[in-house]
Amino acid sequence: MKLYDGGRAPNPRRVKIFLAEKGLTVPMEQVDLGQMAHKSPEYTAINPLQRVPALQLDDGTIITESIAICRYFEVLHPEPPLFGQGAKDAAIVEMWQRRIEFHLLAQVAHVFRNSHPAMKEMEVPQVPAWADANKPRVMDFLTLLDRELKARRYIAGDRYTVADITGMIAVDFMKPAKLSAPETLTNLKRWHDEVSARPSAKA
Ligand SMILES: N[C@@H](CCC(=O)N[C@@H](CS)C(=O)NCC(=O)O)C(=O)O
Repeated sequence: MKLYDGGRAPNPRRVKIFLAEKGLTVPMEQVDLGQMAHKSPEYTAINPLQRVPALQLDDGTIITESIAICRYFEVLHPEPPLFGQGAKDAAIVEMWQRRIEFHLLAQVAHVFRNSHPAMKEMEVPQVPAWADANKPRVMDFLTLLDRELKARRYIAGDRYTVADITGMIAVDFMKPAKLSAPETLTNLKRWHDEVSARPSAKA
């Protein structure tokens, strides 16, 4: 088994945080995004979409998409449960995980990819107006999340889940996107400080 990793890039990072929470170690191969190694013929044969992470199993199967990779490990190693337990809990975790992917992580990525000079070669064409259009959407969703976090400790309930992992990497990704959360969002800050203090966050 081998995980094709991309250093501090947000999606590979969420898989590494997930593995750390499970106490798992998986052999890794670095794919240097800065050197465009993910566009090489060798890596394109692994993932034709030229994105990281990708997990190669011993039988040669390739799994891409961070959450698909996390789910693979969740089934093999159910403890601690990071996708929820039981019908209702699992649905709530799924709901928040998807809300965060579609309404926060994607928007932060649009800002970063369409405004950062380092992304010129990867995001073609860069559309600065699309970066600008997504900035208020990020702030709107953070405000909603702050309101939700007033009522509970973690994003999907009283337990840390994959929704917190996606949430944390999305908020951390705001830094290179040159976005910052308003100081007034104190519940968001309390949650972010707490999840960032977990040893897995160093991944
Ligand atoms: N939906 C994919 C997204 C993967 C993705 O976009 N990875 C980024 C790094 S965070 C990447 O490989 N970017 C390279 C590029 O855009 O050329 C997932 O969940 O893993």
